Amino acid sequence: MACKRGALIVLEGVDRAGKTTQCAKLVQALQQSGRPAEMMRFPDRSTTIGQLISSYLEKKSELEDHTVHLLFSANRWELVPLMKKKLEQGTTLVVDRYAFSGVAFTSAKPGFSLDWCKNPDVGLPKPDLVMFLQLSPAEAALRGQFGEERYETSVFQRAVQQKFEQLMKDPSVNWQVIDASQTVENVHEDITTHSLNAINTAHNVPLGELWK
Ligand code: 2DT
Repeated sequence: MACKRGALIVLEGVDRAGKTTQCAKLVQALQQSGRPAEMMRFPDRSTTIGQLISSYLEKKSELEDHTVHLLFSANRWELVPLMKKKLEQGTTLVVDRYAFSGVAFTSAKPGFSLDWCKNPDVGLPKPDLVMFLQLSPAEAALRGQFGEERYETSVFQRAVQQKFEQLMKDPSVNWQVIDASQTVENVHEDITTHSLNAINTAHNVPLGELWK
């Protein structure tokens, strides 16, 4: 019998919502229950394209806005063959940010439409589940200061949140909103429940194409 494919699970959310912590906890829980799982994150700063992006985010270099948007997308496409291989082998991928961050962040800049921003990512492997870790700006502020990287200001983050809200209206994507103001353990429990459902469903349906 052919092996059952893994699920593609994405965590999105505003700054300090706990995405990275929750991705790591989910991967650990899945592995401990005997389900092969691996974590990925975008941008993947380890590739040549990822290094250009990283230097831009650290404000060590300037890049034109359209250009950097396309680099973020290219950084996802360059990982697609590996992602598909792992999913086919039965490994569930838990991904910290994906095309939704790509669209939300660029379209929060003046002069960028949602449609233009989505285009380069059309046809990427479609996540079986996208969880949005919801946290109000006031609650995020209680978790500490913004970092030093580009985009880490409250004005820009509010614009990004609005763009995520627009993207979440799209019923072709399996969005689940998670209340990230709960304890780490309770957030983890919610995320695990949704993920196990997605993994079971993914066994019976082929991997889709995003926004197509
Ligand atoms: P972290 O490495 O701390 O998650 O920050 N971003 C991300 C984009 O502008 N476009 C994208 O396609 C992606 C994946 C979000 C990465 C920063 O880069 C932004 C925050």
